[in-house]
Amino acid sequence: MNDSHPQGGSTTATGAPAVSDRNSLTVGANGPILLHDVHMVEQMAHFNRERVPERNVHAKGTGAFGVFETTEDVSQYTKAALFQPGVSTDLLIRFSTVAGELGSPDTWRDPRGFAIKFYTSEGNYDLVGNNTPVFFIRDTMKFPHFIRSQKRRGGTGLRDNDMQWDFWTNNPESAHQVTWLMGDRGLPASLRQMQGYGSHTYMWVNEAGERFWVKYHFKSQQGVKCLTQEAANKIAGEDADYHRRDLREAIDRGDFPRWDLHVQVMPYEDAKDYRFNPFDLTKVWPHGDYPLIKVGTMTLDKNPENFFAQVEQAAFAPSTVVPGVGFSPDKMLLGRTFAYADTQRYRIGPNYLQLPVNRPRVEGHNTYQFDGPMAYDHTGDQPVYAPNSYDRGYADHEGPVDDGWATDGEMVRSAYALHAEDDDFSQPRALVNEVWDDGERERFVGNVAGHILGGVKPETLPRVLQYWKNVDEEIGKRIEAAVSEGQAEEPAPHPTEPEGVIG
Ligand code: HDE
Repeated sequence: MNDSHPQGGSTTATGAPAVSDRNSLTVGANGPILLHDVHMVEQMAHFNRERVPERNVHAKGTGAFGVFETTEDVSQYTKAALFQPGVSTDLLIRFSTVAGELGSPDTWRDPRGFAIKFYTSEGNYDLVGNNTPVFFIRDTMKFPHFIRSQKRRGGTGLRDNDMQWDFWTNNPESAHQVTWLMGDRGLPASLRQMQGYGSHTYMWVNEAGERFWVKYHFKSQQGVKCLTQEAANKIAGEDADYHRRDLREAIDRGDFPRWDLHVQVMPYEDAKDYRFNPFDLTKVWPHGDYPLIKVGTMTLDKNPENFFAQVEQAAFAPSTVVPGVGFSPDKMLLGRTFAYADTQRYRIGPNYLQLPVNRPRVEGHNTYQFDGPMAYDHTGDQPVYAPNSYDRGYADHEGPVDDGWATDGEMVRSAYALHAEDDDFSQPRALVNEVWDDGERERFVGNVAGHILGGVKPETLPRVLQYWKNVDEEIGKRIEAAVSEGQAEEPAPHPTEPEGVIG
């Protein structure tokens, strides 16, 4: 049947020779197609099921494989096998933008995801971070509301700057992250030239059972480079996949990007009376208090062979930890320990961990998860329940856990209890005044004013200007002046017609 095909033909999904991938079966050359053209029907039906839902945030992204090498000795802080001196661990990383959809431009202003899956000898460890050390909110409950305000309006299907600022100004804890976002680092020049952060405070536990609070920092060996708004806009129109392409090509030509991992380590007891809440995701820990300690180096040296199988179906979850690494009382992190595995069960299916890109690479994998759609792994006729009397192992720990923390009190709904120096504006103020130079401040004022002029309603504007004056009176006034200047400009004719319209 495949005689006419020079490459030897194709098969149906069930493995038999396919008759034709070019002509459907019809009654005569011009006649109707026939339902029993099984191969054609199979092609149509599978095509209809070819996509899985895109991630509802971080939809546009790209990935690469690599290795993490622990070059230093941090065993006094963690017993995790991957962080022991000299250990090399294979990994997958996925970079992403946050608010844009699957086909959106890589160079829209947004934080970037920095999600790593370490295939460790003790099971997978997913460190699902961003390229920013902080976040917009500090309570999980606000997350769906926050994300909806950054995506599209229910009625028009359009993004709306007013909605974004309405959310941000109603939630002033966002000021640090919004300052960061509107600064240079909100537009990385490439994925290779940006830093990565675990962002949250995590726990590390050493062999002796001592606990530490840690923050992860990945420092790019390529340095940090950013784009101006104008350059990013231009690239967005010319090559929506600019960052994806850059990473792919760098790895293909052997120019492997590298990041050094450092951690900040806070002794367990310090957290109680540290001057601000060390679990508040809108804050950084000053390096003067907790300096960076080097752990090792990550190298990306292999591109995926198949984007769908290895990147689109890659499933990250902050709940995926290994012994020696734990969570913390950060209310965002604790919410995330539920959300991700749940979204993967919906997006990919309940047995998503059996896919090659997601499966753990450990000896003695012994999960009691059983059956379900597309179950592939199985344990033959071993007992499906625990405890059992037939030699199938089961876990049986009782009592305190080594990665727990002390907590008690009545159940409440409340903001975090205050520490002496908790406030929403002093860290962004320091970023603007002490970290940035004049050029960065200048571009920041332009970026914020441009964004405001892009659709903030008159009734929202005073709140937005006050938000920036709270960060810094001077910078707030400069933004106010830039907005007034923009408003005073000759209004564009309506409806606007861009240059280059013909006819
Ligand atoms: Fe995510 N986030 N997120 N997030 N996030 C997702 O999971 C969520 C948060 C981050 O390349 C989703 O697989 C909640 C902080 C990255 O596949 C979803 C909360 C940080 C990625 C989800 C947060 C992140 C995601 C969508 C507040 C930085 C992409 C699809 C409690 C530290 C991972 C998916 C990849 C993806 C939920 C907040 C980073 C819906 C509920 C903070 C890098 O489950």
